[in-house]
Amino acid sequence: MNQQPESSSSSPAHNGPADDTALVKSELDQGVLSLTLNRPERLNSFTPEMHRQLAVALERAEADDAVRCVLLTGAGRAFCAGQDLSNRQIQPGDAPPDLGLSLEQHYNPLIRRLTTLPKPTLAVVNGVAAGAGVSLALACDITVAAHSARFIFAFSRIGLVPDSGASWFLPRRVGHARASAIALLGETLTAAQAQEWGLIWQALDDELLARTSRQLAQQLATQATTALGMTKRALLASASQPLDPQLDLERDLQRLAGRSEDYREGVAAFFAKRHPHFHGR
Ligand code: T3D
Repeated sequence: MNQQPESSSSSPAHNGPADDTALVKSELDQGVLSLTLNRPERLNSFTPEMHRQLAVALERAEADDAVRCVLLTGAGRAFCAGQDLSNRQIQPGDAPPDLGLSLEQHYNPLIRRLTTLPKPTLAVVNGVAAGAGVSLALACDITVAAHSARFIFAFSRIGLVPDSGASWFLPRRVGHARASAIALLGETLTAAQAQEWGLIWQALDDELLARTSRQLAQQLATQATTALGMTKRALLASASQPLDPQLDLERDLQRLAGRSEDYREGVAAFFAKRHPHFHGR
């Protein structure tokens, strides 16, 4: 059952640019902050300004207690086509761009911000995702996609290596054999394949995508936000450490969770045989 977060508000622009020309549209409704990448004519590919707007939106999402879940999607027919390649064409005599700097300044902070955000994130892949657009979708806690969406590991097609976490997420989700072939061949996966191989949570019928993802986001926004944030932390840590320190981490996090208002409410609701009303604290 979905309940309304107490501190929710509905606003067309969450402390951000209110107009439709914003490169990242932002809307807060009942605890769900929807962020829409908004360069549909360029398939929502990333420019430095789009990175900047997304970074600001995510910083605010972290700071604002009214935000209990972040939903990330794309405007138009694409989710995100990765880096905007318009200014990546190198003319004879030009110095090549420093792509390491681009990752350092924009993509790596974005992926770090998403994976460490102490609130749940949901990627709603409404259409094609390519290059770092795939990485972006995989960096969210839950990824759903329309059946018509495609995941294109475009890096090798243009002479690059998987970035923005793609080389980390891919083998962990689909195993080395598939990851290797996908990355080297620059493969395209359908949403159904991505689900079947464990790359994403669910492929959904196109007509159901908006409604089902909204329900998912609202469910997340009514859960015990602090515990969800710590769950993210535990899962992320598990990727890089053995069981023994992981047990210590679980102990530490559970100690904190046990002191939360939401835990008290959860147990009280259990014995009262009612649904819990969490405040995210
Ligand atoms: O550079 C760094 O900072 C390093 C970081 C790199 C990270 C990366 O993401 S590298 C990977 C970059 N992305 C790609 O290589 C994908 C490029 N796009 C495509 O391969 C195709 O557009 C798609 C397979 C995604 C979709 O194909 P399709 O046929 O559905 O659409 P389209 O016709 O190719 O694209 C529509 C328009 O969007 C088109 O413009 P036009 O011809 O109508 O004026 C196309 O040029 C534009 N577009 C699509 N992707 C990009 C783009 N424009 C700039 N940059 C793009 N990435």
